[in-house]
Amino acid sequence: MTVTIVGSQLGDEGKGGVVDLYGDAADVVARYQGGDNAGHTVVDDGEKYKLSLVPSGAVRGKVGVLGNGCVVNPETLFDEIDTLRERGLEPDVRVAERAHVILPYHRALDGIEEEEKEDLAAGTTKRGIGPTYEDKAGRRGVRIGDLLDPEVLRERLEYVVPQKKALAEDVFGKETGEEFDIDHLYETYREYGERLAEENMTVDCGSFLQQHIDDGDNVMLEGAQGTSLDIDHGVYPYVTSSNPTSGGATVGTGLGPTVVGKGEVVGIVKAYLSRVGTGPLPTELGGVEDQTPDYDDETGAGDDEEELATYIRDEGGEYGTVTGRPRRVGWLDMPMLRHAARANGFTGLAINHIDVLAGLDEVKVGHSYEFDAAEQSSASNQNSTSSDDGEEIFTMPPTTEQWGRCEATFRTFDGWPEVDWAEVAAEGYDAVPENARTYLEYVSDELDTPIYAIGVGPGREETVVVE
Ligand code: 2SA
Ligand code: MG
Repeated sequence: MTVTIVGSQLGDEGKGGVVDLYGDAADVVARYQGGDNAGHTVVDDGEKYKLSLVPSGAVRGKVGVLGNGCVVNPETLFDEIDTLRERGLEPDVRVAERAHVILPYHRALDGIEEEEKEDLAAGTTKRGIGPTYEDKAGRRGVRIGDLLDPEVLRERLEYVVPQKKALAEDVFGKETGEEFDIDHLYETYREYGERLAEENMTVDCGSFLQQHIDDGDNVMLEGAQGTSLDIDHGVYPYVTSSNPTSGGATVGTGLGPTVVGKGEVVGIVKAYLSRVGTGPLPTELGGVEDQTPDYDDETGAGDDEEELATYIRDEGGEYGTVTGRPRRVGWLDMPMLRHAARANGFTGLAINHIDVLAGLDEVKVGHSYEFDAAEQSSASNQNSTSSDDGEEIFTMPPTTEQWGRCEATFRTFDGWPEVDWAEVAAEGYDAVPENARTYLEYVSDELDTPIYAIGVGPGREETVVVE
């Protein structure tokens, strides 16, 4: 059996806690996309573990697998493993030989391109994720399996590094250092390959996982980021370069869709929205100044909204795990969730952070959008597929420009009180404040998907399992 965990919004939905909950029953936890741009916090016995690459199940003695759909920075990988070992754990981590390797030039180019792109910059984590997937698609990547074979590694580097160096120097006019030096890269990455081999860490991911399934083991497929950051289904170009959606769980591991489809696909929802990085956000509250400088001018958002945004940001700890950047926050966006429910085929939902909203007088939800054609530029007007002026829209339009012209139509719910959430978690769903249940049931009804769990705090005990 498999359980696939997918973020339904923009990342940081609190997947860690749910992964942790379902991870209990899992024997193997595999990631299927992304790399060290994922920041999971796992709390175990009051101990906090911050991981950006190693699957969080590894903290709990599960086999952790980085699937072929991942991009792997070996330096981060070994740093995290070494840190866990120093803290007394024995993580069992396997890496797909078909996974691609993030090399230092990928990180360098990620930074350079973000600077160049200015307004189009996605606000990436600068971990080299995009440039690595680019090389994968361009058939000039280096795979984990290549690190095990020095001759192949050398050959690949000799082909690709001069191109990258020319890109950095001639196109972008930057000076380059050892990140673009073939000999240096060869020596360093050959050694990583030796360590991977010595510790017996590499696997043929699909067969490895299928074998476990055939033996009756439970496999959890852990998505990173979220549906609206998906390269195909997200708000392109403000997206990551992989497929966090559930289809990625099959392509990114080598398990067939029929295998994954027999299991559960759990959509993780945060009870409001947060986002690091750029792009439109129709339900945004106030704004983080440096990221949305014109916010006040565009929407007339008042001080109250700014205050509320700051309140939710602080209550929810909405500061980037990887970069520490304050996140933009907004109300729940139902069109975004309807889009996610369809694209992923959720069998159930886990809704997190309802404790963060506790104590507010009222809680709003962007129920639908109204398309503002007045703001439409003439160029994109021509072939617009979906949207007439004033039309009510229930799901995300296919272009980000159209999405940017959507104004949310809100529904207002009565707030719920601050309570002892640990107690609520212990007592179960009926102990959840009534107004919060009304809110949760609205989301479940709109998405026609049952709620499996509710997150009321960061610890794994702070989850209400809905029977
Ligand atoms: P990149 O570095 O190429 O992936 O950046 C591209 C865009 O994707 C956004 N991005 C993220 N946004 C929120 N959370 C992210 N990671 C989570 C974390 C992990 C998770 O806690 O850090 O939720 O699984 C993440 N990773 C990438 C980024 O801001 C750019 O907009
Ligand atoms: Mg996170």
